Amino acid sequence: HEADAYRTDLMTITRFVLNEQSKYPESRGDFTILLSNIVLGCKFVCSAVNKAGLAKLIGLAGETNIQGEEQKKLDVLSNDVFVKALVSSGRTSVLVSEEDEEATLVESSKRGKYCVVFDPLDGSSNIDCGVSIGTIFGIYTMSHNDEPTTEDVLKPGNEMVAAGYCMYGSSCMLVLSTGTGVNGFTLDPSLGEFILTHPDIKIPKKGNIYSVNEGNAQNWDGPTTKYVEKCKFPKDGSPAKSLRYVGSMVADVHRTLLYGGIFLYPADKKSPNGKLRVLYEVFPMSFLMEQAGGQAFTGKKRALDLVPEKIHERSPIFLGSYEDVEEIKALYAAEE
Ligand code: P6P
Repeated sequence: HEADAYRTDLMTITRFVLNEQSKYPESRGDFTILLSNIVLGCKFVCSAVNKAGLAKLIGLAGETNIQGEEQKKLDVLSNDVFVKALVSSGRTSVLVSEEDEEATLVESSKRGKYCVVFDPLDGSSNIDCGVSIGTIFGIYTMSHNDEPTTEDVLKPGNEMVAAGYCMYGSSCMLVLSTGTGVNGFTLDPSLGEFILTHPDIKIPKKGNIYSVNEGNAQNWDGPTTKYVEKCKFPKDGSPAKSLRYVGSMVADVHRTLLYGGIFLYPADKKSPNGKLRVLYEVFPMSFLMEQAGGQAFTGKKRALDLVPEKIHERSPIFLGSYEDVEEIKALYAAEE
């Protein structure tokens, strides 16, 4: 029976990645081990985020826990879990986290061939009001066996070998690409497994949603202003677009990926490089968008072609449905 087969032939994320990796005869399972540690971190954060509200409600997450220690903030806790899981995996050499000013250079006995850049809990300012938040990550490979340095992650996004995010919302969903398309896995808490629920995600070629913080409109440059104006007052008689803005990148990007449309965090007079970070927000989301048939643009170039000079560098970003991004690219080109 089809239904039974579906229920008993569980395509877990580990099995899915093992299948994918088996295409590379030279692979020794390192990536699969790395990914299983990222998955462990996501399961921990999912559980902690879901308890956070309850803990706050019944006072557990107050200033001190029973040992009288300072109760760590969820984003610090999440960062600790990811760093420890990644270092102990023995498959990484450089880690960059939104939470840490400096990169983590793994000690020689635990070094591996991957570098992971991540935001352990992006949008964490939204936890208290119950808005979806997420973990975002990107993966590079080391190109040498010498001492690792931050140079090993100051590479264009087009050299990433994998990227993904985990969204902690009404369900816990991990969206991943290893360079051959995008797949979505939903956590089944009764099994503690991420199960394939959204195979081969493709973003609609064009959408009718634009996603931007209109509160910054007075500071936008010409092309962004023109584009948003066009979304609201189309000249060609087409219907105006809907505005959807959560203010949590993972939630806004996930909706854009599934429903289509465009997500914008433009430069503005106050922040000429926009707000979002290149390594662990712009690159992973741009990687996923391209893999899903969409595109990602900085206002000047293809986002994945950016070469970061600092690990916490920011960039403006316009990403989403291919044709929607084409329109804003044309407006910036006209400005040149
Ligand atoms: P603004 C959350 O703080 C975040 O880093 C992203 O998740 C989100 O897309 C953006 O900032 C929201 O920024 O300025 O619109 O509040």
